[in-house]
Amino acid sequence: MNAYDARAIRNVALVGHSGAGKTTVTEALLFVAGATTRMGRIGEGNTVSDHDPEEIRRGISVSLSLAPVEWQGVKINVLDTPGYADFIGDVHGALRAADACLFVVSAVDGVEVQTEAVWELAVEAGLPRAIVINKLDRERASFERTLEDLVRAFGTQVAPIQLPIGEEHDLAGLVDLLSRKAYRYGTEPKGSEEAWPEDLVAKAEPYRERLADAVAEADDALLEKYLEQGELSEEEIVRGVKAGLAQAKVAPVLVAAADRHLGVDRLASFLADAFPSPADRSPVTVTTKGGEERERACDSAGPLTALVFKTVADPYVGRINLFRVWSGTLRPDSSVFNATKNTEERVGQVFTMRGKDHETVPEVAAGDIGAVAKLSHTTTGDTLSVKSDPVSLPPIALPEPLLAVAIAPKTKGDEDKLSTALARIQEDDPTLRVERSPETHETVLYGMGEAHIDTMVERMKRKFGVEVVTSPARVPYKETFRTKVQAMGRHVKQSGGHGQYAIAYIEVEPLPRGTGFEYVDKIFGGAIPNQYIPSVEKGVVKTMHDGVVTRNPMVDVRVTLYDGKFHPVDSSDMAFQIAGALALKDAAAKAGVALLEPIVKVEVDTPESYTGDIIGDLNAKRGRILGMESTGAGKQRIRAVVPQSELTRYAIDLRSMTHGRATFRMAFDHYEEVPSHLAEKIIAEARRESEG
Ligand SMILES: Nc1nc2c(ncn2[C@@H]2O[C@H](COP(=O)(O)OP(=O)(O)OP(=O)(O)O)[C@@H](O)[C@H]2O)c(=O)[nH]1
Ligand SMILES: [Mg+2]
Repeated sequence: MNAYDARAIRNVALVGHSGAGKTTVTEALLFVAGATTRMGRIGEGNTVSDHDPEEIRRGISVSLSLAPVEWQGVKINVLDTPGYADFIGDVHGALRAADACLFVVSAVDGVEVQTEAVWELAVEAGLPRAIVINKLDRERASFERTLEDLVRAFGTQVAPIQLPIGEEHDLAGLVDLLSRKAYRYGTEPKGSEEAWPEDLVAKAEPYRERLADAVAEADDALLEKYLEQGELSEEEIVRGVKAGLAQAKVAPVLVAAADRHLGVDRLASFLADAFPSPADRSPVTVTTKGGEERERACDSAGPLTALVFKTVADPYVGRINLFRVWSGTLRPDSSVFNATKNTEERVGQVFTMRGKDHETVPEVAAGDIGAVAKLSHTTTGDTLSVKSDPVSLPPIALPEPLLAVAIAPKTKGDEDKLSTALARIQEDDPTLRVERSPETHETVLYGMGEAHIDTMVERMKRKFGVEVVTSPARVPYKETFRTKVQAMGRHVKQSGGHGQYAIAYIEVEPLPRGTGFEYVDKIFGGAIPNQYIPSVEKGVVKTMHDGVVTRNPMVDVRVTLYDGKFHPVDSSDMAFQIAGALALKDAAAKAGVALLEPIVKVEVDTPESYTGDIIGDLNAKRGRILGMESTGAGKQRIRAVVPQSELTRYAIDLRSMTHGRATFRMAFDHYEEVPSHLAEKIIAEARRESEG
């Protein structure tokens, strides 16, 4: 791989809905540029980007891949991202590494949920956006319909610079509205250029006008000229498209059938000619250790500032970090300073990656993307900098994972292996979270959705040889008393040898929520000797901790020890512990145990049209709606409190209810008593479990 100046680099994130053809476009770009000798196919599992067994099995991308494409003296760092919503984490990373986005949209399916979701992210990030309408060779493909769909979703900034010649089975090539040339495609990687076909002139003219409109709208000087003279020259339109794209005011639309690499050479040329280079970006803002903000421009001689946007845990090579250099140059055999983790790192080899393949490079300079292996502490989101002047870039904002499952090793004794595997796959994917629940004693894995969790379970097995079983995460219920009651625990065994003798009388009463446990000693006249009073408490506490009826801890009770009996020889610490435990069980049998359940606060952000369904569903889930307010752009925020047990699969339910258009957050709020008909069910189930 040659070295490229920042002006000859394009960092492009391929984004859009799953199945639109991002991986196939990447494959076709590599093929037409001569980086590969034949095109891999999704169906054959041999593409450059989708090399993980988890990707091949599913036929979708689950993590981002880098694929540098050298084209006419320019290096295009293609970042192929996953379109499936569960894997959105890598899209966030790619957007931080890229200088522009190429949206891949299917000519059959049009604008889909993830197209819109990522469009919003790109707008927020201020990134330039172009679109390629792909799959134009497919049955039921329509350029017109897809374009209308795009304009409806994203406005008149969407302007075609190419039109297809033919469609579906008749797709033969494309016309370029900028150069007024036509390109026809056969089996050769590149199209053959010809004059603009006469029969297309009439069809193309309105599109050229539309393009002139969009360009003029984005540039005052051009607008003035357009209004005065009624048209723009070819050169002005070309310039206007570039400028409009760079300022994210025009979204040029290209056409392709990536599967047949049709239009892909023209796409590569457009990326090389019209996409902004890293040198065109404004300087990034960094923060010094002292909290001061500074700017760093794209200068390979400047102080090193690089962002790690992806980490891959490899069981053999170790950890691989993909990074984007914003300033300075990262050289092999050097030392860098990880400003995020506040630690120095030794850099060995520096390389670029093409899918899973590594190719060493002499250095990675400002504007470029590279990879480094075996850093000890560096993971996604970290800034690599210099020790004398450490600065950090803002971290990568990631969505909260909200689907929880309990995991355990399939084989007893694999606990250590599991915890190593968990730590490593979290490096791969920072949208995973692992928690050890102190209440249920389960290891809980939080992911973005079912596919995400399944993929990670497969990955742990493949990469770290640990098989994992998953189960729904247990809800941390708690037990308590509803009424005051007196009870007795009697542990007396005096047949032969050393006996055991302890009798304890206790009174149990409920305390307000959140109080925990209180123990009161009201023994008079030595009914129980002093040294055994803490023994009774120990027995009570142990039983409370284990739970009396459901294996969930008991809380918010006061236990008063008010009387008892002992024996000068047969009484012991152990005997009084047992008496304490029996006394609490007796109280539970007399008064009945109430169950408390965690209630969470939920906020759902949704397009207006789904508010009715969402509120209805939350009500059915025993939720209480606290309010609803508009958050602009036709969106509403619904706030509610809902029992946690009803929301264990909400990540899945909400997605299917709103076709993935709504998002939610939740956080623990408080404990409330479970309605008695449900409590009975939970208790019965716990009995079955402990018996079975
Ligand atoms: N006929 C036809 N099929 C295509 C074209 N582009 C992609 N496909 C097929 O569409 C399917 C999905 O393509 P991918 O490239 O995996 O789509 P993707 O956007 O990478 O999908 P995710 O990785 O899930 O986000 C595959 O079976 C491709 O072979 C095309 O231009 N024409
Ligand atoms: Mg893909």
